[in-house]
Amino acid sequence: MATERTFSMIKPDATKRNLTGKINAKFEDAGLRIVAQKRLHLSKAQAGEFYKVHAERPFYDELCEFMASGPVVAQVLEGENAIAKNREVMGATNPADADEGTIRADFAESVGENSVHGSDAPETAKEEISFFFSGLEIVG
Ligand code: DAT
Ligand code: MG
Repeated sequence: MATERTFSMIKPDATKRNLTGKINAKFEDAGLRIVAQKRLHLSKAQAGEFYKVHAERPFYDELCEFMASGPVVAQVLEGENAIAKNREVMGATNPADADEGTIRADFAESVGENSVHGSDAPETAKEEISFFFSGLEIVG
């Protein structure tokens, strides 16, 4: 295992319910360090660009509308095995399938409004981090 960085985003359903601190506590309790963080309100076009890998999926339009419906918190998380560890802390995409104590089990409202995004592999982590952050904004 090596120290890794991953991209995380707290989604509008969670920022609207004032859950940023509670979600960050779960990252920190799991040993993930928040080495960059900023609050943004994405346009639908920016959300579409970020999620373009899902452009052909039936829920794409709904997903982009939702991601532009309120503020998000974009983050870089650092730690041992950070990509996999973050996915564990997040829980399954559908909160009905998420393990007890995960962010999605505790906070997500539905499969679409599921409180957090996390990169799924080293290549996507790198791309997603550079979509939102310059090197100077990441302080390990
Ligand atoms: P994850 O966010 O766990 O990586 P994903 O990459 O498969 O999941 O999908 C990206 C987002 O798209 C997901 O967080 C919520 C939305 N989504 C996925 N499947 C969906 C579905 N069946 N209906 C509505 N939204 C969905
Ligand atoms: Mg994904």
